[in-house]
Amino acid sequence: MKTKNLCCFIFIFFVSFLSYARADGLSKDIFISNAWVQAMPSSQKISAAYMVITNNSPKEAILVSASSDIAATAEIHQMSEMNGMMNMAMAANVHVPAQGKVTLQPGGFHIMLINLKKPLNKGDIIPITLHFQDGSNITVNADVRGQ
Ligand SMILES: [Cu+2]
Repeated sequence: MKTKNLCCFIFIFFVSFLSYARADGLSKDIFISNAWVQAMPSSQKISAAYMVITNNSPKEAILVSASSDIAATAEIHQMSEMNGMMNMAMAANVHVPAQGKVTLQPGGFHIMLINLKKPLNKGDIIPITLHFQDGSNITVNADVRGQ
């Protein structure tokens, strides 16, 4: 009887540990650096956020969406050159390779902040939350730069 209880206890402990590990997911192995947002006057209702996403885990990390308190909507976009013209399109996700990194930068991937709730002044700090496919969420403080 005693052994059975102990087994139960170990089992419950193990299950809680697993669910904890799942909730925590990749977030402890993902580092965001150089996060910044383009400054915008109040007349402009959109801006873009850029950053470097480093994945130190042995598994690929997939960024599926983003959100921010300062914008009604945040979308993952990708700029690319098509017939000599820059073209911007929504991207379903951003794959960050295992032990690798992806740079979101002008001319490439970015997070489009749409319907800004306030002007973005140089020096402001903007929280942006990144949502990954495994359920991990990472909030980063981005600096407003430029203009
Ligand atoms: Cu865009």
